[in-house]
Amino acid sequence: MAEFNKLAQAFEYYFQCAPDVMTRAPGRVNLIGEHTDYNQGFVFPAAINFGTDVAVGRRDDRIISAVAMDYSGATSYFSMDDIRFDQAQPWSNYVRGVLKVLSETYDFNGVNMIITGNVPQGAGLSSSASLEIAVLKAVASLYKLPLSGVEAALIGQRAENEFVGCSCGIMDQLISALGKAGNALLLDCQSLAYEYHPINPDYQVVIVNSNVKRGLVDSEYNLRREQCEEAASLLGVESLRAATMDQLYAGRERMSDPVFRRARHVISENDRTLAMGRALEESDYRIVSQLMAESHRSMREDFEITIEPVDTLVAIIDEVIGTQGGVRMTGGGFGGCVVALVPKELVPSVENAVSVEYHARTGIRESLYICTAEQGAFSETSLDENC
Ligand code: GAF
Repeated sequence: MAEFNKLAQAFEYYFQCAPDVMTRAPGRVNLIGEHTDYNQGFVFPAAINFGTDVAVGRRDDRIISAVAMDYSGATSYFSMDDIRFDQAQPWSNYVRGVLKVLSETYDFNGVNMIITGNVPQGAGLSSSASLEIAVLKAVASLYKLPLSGVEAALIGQRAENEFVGCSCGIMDQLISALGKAGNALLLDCQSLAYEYHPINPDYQVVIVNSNVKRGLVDSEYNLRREQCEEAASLLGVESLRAATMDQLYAGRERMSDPVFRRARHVISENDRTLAMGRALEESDYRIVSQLMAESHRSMREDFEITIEPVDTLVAIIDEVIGTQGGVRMTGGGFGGCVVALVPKELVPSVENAVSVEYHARTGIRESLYICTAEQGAFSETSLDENC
């Protein structure tokens, strides 16, 4: 378990024996296709080199004892037979939620668990989905449950929707479970069919965090989803996936202006996401550049989920890369990060421009991450009898 040495030592410190399983699940960056997943549309994420690590060991008393190393060893201790929401330790609700949903389908016993991670929180890079998938994958490996990646993603999404209270779609959990090194994944959120697209090695995925924190549950995320559902219902379709731009314009009178614009974003974003697949396939970065710019404009003007510092970051990067690469906000919005596909030779110029200009224009200091596309969740299982 070379990768996980430190994690194993920490587990032994807390539980006085070696872990049975250690798991890592990545966060994600979404290249394009924002707020389309819960509208049954298309998304284009990649798993990234930031993630959550979980080490677990069996216990036979139906107790879950979960230690958050990044919260000074805070411990959440609860019975599997009475899993409730914990106001005092919000991080633990992701653990509680996924185990509650998992236990509806699968039999398993108690778990000792330690958790640590390096996905920036509140940055739109899916720290919570990576925690959910790491816990699910670790417990499934521990108890040899035949849990597929798609099933884990659906359980994570249900835990968020029903236990945590965020009406998120399937994207974040699915890419954390099914990411492939060097690739982004084009996902049809209706059929859950997906295909991998290699990221051109001449381009670098650069993520810049505006360092304005976002909160999905507290933000207007759920309102956006309600507005999309309202638009679909007014158009007489099951979801916006089934609506065309012509139908939307024909039905414009029947809806408020914000609801119309939310739907216009989603319908146009689905087209852009499919077009992005074709453009990347053909390495046509002039088109990639246009699609990402148009996606950002649509999020800013129609979906109204960007904020000024994020728009500023996009403008700064765009001034450097022009049509040679693409840049847009990524994730749920209201703060967080931008993602850029940058020709490798321009990366130093982007780093320089961002570090000089962002603070000068906004008074805020950014964080910049050079990213690689990574494999989805994986586990290492000890062959020894441990506790
Ligand atoms: C968040 C949600 F969790 C995703 O399901 C998705 O809707 C995304 O925002 C916006 O594209 O990350």
